[in-house]
Amino acid sequence: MLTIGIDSSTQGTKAVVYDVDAAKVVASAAVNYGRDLPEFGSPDGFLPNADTRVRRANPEMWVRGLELALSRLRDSGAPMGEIAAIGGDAQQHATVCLDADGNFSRRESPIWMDSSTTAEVAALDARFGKSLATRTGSPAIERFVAAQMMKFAREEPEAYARTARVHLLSSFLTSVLAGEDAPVDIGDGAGMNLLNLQTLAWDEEICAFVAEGLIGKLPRVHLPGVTPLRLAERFAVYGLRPGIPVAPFTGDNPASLVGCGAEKPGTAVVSLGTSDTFFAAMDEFRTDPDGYGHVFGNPVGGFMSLACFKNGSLARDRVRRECGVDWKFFDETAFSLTEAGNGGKRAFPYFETEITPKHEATGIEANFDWTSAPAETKIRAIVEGQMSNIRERTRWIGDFDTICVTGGASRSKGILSVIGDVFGAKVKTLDATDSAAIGGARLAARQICR
Ligand code: XUL
Repeated sequence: MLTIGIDSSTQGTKAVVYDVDAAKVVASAAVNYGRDLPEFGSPDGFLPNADTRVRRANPEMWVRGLELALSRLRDSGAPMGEIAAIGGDAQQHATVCLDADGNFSRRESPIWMDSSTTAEVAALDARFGKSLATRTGSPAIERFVAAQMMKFAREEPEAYARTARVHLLSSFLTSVLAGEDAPVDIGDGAGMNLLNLQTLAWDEEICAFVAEGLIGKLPRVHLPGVTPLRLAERFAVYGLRPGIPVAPFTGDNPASLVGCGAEKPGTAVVSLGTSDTFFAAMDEFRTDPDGYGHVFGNPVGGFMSLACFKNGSLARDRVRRECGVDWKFFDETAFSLTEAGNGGKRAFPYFETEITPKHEATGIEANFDWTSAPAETKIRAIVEGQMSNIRERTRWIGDFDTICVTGGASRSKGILSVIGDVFGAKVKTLDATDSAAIGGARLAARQICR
């Protein structure tokens, strides 16, 4: 059986054709927003803003990305007519607001990198305190939908009033494919500070506090299982058969959990992408005592933990460019020229306002003279700094025998060896860098009763 998984990530859209029985990707196509859709003026997937806390994108770009990825897949000769089901995922927390006619009621959608809602987070904290985490799986978080909607309703009351539906990017893209209003899946829905994870329904009290009428604007909640969603007629133009099942898209992290085969407890996943994330399946609902980590739904049932580190691959790339070296040097050579522990030299990149732990965007912070140090010392210092921060902030989740590393930077032998040292665990990589798209494709396969 062949299925398609679509990954709508921060910097681009990828579509893979997945052979479910052979467990492998047989065709793929990718779109990079900066290179392929320059008309949206978003080289890194968001609109440049002088205020680095504001991170937004034009939602039309995500629709165009989806369509272009599918046409590239078709043009590459992929067997589109044989696809049995479609699934996918999107960057988490991005919202898409629609009016009653299905038009965008907010031209710019905040994405997960936005941290401009400090005042709203303080209001949520003051009202709900620790109970927000025990109800929704996370303390009040700037990028989550509750804080973002509170700000939207306050700053643009007319546009908020015109909004009939507040979608996550994942449920929005599912709606586009199905040509009808789609539900939010519990994996991504848990990243809103609005879904009560004890009842798996929208929390009426929190929604009422966030903005007037919000609960009526939220999609329904999809619990793991089969949905009646079907591919809309207009996708026949890509060679797909209208009417095949469409699995509700989930968040990129829940999708990667499934794509890595880590949907059952045991293995932890480190995903090295625009953001670095750490996640693992959990049998029981348990929250981070320090308040940085999150609990999301597991799209196949149960829960998953997640910690997100905002200064991931873009930070590594920036250090690489500042050092004037190529990726081979960054990924390998730098680590053969230096030793584990780096003689105590440590550095942390804070190019973006960091969320785990909270830290303003102040640039590199090093315990040695950064400017005069050789490139290899800087590179190991940054990678060890990032990876040991991940280890420290995720101890509450537990110890793991195996860490599955995925995402673009999982190609780096140097980074993999640092992860092995820091976690004292066996490290394996997923062959493909497509774990989220594969997760979407595997969730699609679950829609077919065989
Ligand atoms: C998770 C998070 C990011 C985004 C983009 O909470 O904000 O990992 O999903 O990858």
